[in-house]
Amino acid sequence: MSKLICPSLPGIPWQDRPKDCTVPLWRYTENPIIGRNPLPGVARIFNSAVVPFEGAYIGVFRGEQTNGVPYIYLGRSADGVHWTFDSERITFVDQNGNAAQPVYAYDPRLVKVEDTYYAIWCQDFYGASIGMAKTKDFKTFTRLENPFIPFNRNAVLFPRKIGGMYVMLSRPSDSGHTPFGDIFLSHSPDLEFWGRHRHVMGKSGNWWENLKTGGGAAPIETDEGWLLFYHGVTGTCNGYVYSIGGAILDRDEPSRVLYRCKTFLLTPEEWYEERGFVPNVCFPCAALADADTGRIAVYYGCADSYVGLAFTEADEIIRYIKANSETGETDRELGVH
Ligand code: BMA
Repeated sequence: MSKLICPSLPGIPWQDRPKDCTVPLWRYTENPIIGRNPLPGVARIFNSAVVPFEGAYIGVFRGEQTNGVPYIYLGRSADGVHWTFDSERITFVDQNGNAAQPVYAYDPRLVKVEDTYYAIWCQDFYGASIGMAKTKDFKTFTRLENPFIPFNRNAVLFPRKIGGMYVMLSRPSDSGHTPFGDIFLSHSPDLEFWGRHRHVMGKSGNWWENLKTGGGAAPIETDEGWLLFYHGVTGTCNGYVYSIGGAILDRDEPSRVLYRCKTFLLTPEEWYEERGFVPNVCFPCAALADADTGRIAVYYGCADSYVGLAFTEADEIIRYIKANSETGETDRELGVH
């Protein structure tokens, strides 16, 4: 049995696998959990991240304002499924307490490392790049230095230091709708200076992810390695299609991909994934996990319009990824390592 190495979370959102369902990740039957026009001035919420906090859940949400500009809003939930949002955008300050609002902010991730929560998002820094802030109370969000030069997106912090270093995945890009993209990994002793960059993985020969990849939910530690839900993208005559992929990274050297699933775990099929502001997008940004039961709940943006939830179980998903993984020669041919 594969084990999750994370805290217990008895109240994790959950639905048992439907009887006739054979796919590795199954959708919540009440999806989408966040619909259109979730609050005044915000047309859509999607690509958002949540964590357990004080016996309930809290999250940073990509709110597409009615002026078309994305920003991050704070949301709260007792059960991780039904959310209420602050009507005002999150206020950021710099290290001296002065206002430090990004011009725009999107695709936030939220990760607890030791006693601090880190929000990481994409913002303008002479083009698309990564912004980062820390908080302990979700009242004051203090900006940190931007970790990387432009252009970059999809930064995801690991939930603990590895070898004494903070570790972050990111996806160097261009400033537009990037038609390429590999996941890299960087180390930092202090969350300010980032280096010792490593390549993790790029597009593969698998047709559903033959254009680009990007980190998704913060990696989940298991006794088999770091379980990573990421997005893989293919191009069609009608635009990009975003699916959820799965990989397992080495626990001590997470730039080493131990297993990478050849098949997608979830691909746009439901109306809220196929239809929306940007059709055919399943974009994972967060996952909750419960060490006691092995249950995992994945939060993913749907069609740049909604938030969906999908479930799996640690032992099962790890077995599935391993059984359907690239191995040996094929890996090298595909440039996985
Ligand atoms: C990517 C990001 C995501 C978005 C996706 C599909 O480049 O901008 O926020 O979900 O495109 O539009």
